[in-house]
Amino acid sequence: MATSPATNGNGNGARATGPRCVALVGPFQSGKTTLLEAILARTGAIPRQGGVEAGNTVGDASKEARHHKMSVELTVATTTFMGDAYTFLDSPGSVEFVHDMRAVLPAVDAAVVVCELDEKKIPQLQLILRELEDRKIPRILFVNKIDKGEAGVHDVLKLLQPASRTKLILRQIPTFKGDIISGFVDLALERAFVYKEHAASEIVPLEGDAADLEKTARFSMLETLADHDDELMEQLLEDIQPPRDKVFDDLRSELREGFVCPVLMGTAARANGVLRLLKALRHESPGIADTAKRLGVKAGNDAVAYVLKTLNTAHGGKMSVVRMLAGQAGDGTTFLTEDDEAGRVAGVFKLVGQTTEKRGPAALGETVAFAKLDKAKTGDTLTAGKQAHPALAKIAPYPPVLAIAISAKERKDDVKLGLALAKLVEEDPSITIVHNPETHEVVLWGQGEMHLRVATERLSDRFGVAIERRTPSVGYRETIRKGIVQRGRHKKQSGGHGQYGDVVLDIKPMPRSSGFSFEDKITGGVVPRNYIPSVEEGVIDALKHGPLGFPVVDLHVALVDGSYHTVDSSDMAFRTAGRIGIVEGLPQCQPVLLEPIHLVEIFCPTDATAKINALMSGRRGQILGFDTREGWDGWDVVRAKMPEAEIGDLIVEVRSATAGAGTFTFKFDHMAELTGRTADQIIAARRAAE
Ligand SMILES: Nc1nc2c(ncn2[C@@H]2O[C@H](COP(=O)(O)OP(=O)(O)OP(=O)(O)O)[C@@H](O)[C@H]2O)c(=O)[nH]1
Ligand SMILES: [Mg+2]
Repeated sequence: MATSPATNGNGNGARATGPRCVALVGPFQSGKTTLLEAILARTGAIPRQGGVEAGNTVGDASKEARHHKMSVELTVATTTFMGDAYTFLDSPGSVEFVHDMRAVLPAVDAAVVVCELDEKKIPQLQLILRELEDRKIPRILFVNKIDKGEAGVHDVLKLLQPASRTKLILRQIPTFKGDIISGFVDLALERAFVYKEHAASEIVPLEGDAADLEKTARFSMLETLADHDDELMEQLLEDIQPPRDKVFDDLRSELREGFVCPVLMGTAARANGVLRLLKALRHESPGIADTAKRLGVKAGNDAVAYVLKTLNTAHGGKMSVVRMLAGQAGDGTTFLTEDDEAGRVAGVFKLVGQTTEKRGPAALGETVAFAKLDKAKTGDTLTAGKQAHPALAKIAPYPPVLAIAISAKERKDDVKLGLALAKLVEEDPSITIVHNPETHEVVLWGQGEMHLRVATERLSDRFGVAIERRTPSVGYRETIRKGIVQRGRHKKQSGGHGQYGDVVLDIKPMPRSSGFSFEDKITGGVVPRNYIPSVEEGVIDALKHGPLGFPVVDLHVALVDGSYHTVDSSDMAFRTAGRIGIVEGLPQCQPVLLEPIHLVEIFCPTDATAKINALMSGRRGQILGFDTREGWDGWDVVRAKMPEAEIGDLIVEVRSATAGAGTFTFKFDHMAELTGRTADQIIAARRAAE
């Protein structure tokens, strides 16, 4: 079966052509941004390869990324390789910025998973591979940093296979000069190469030990391929050498079908192994036809595009980075989202990191930035037709796990802060903003410490609002343990009109979560009916701030008696009387602090479960039990009830106990009485803050 190169990527037998879109993903710091740089240099998009340490890469060009020497958002870069356009989406590896990776996945033809031969990074790799497996994204593993000479290089699959549910196939084996890796053998081509720094590898004769190792490794590659190809299986059993084209056809079709995940290797920092990777993408990865089919793009004449990222550029404009999934679109095209108008395109741009270049209309398969689609959001499916296209993918961000309270450093920036926050969330929907009406706090919820730090840096660097940050308040309440009947009298005689209100309140504790109720038990009109609502208002007002400093809940107040004055009584006076009754009564009712307790579920690799249990107990958690995580080999879920105050920075410790892979969810469960030293400290802190 010879391949014919000139098809549109429909058939599995033929190489896809046309523009590609490829995500670079992988665990934290594995070398994705460096690999992008190598690819751009190798394909001539940039004159020479920069480095992350030197701070001169195309990716990570924002001030925040350079400062922290890590990717904190997506970098989009389009280049040309052997006549086809390739857009690479360099995604941050940190779990805190994972939403930028997850949101682009629907748009890509394939992902290159950049990883290291480091056992500690296997759980993170597993998380990423699961996401790709679940979304049926064809993927190639690129084992990077092989210049570090890690022991695992002799048995790459043994180390990496546990992270992948899809069978891995080794496509290359390293060759050595002394202890140092000097090149590789390509098992499909059966050719040996030596690496050249920042240049194409050079073919060398395949001989000696390398030739023997090649035979064994190639056989095991073919065996794996034969699991899905009976003809190949027969050839192997009968010791017939399969034709090279057949091997390539199988590699291509089994990658696209999701039967296998090929493993290549190299050193991004020296551009070693990069050309082979590009060739694998060119010959084996699917193209737009398969991707449109995978997503279920409806056939028709209308342009369809998926928004994979939203940017607010320095010169003030909004840009929607899209992949064209059907038709073409350019300046002036009006788009609909699934449920609204998206706007009209005013400028089409090619992106190479932060460099934008104005260009003509975008053709099928291309990844470009459209300017001024005011209402388009990341994740939207756009269509230029009259009828909206159903959403092709909706990727909800993970629930946030860490919060800070923020405010503008200067009062005059309050409005600016509001606008900046809206832009921040538009670019990064994994940030949530909550206004706490009780404390008047603006609370920024995010995915971790670094995520929130970068968010605040962006507010000042990009949007020009300096802010202050604080630990957000915990939702403490207080209640009473015993009841009392208390008089509240307000009497003032200061010339002219006086003020007179007099009430008797029967205050009683109520069971947890009954809130507050008020009852009118007046007989004989001792408090005229029209003043009673004012008494209730006064009571409610006083309950906002109990004797311990917190809102008071779970009590019943009955108005049982009182008196009035025909001239001096007023709504105001009865309101004050109601308030006085509470303020004077509650301290005698044994007030007690209530703290919110949440139900927490922690997901962690099994080898970290004991550590997590200890961590939870150490934070006043009540462990309810642990289980294996359903559908997740080698993972557990630990359940516990835990005070809100202890959840505050829990994620920081969970991550450190699980090499970054652990996570948790929480939801409010109940309010619990809190006494003793901890309670005293909370009350004292509250007093000090007032
Ligand atoms: N020895 C060696 N170091 C490398 C190689 N590639 C990258 N590095 C180094 O690894 C570190 C991380 O590289 P990046 O390219 O920023 O990795 P990344 O995967 O983009 O990181 P995040 O996006 O933050 O997850 C940097 O210090 C690089 O210089 C390589 O091939 N060999
Ligand atoms: Mg990076």
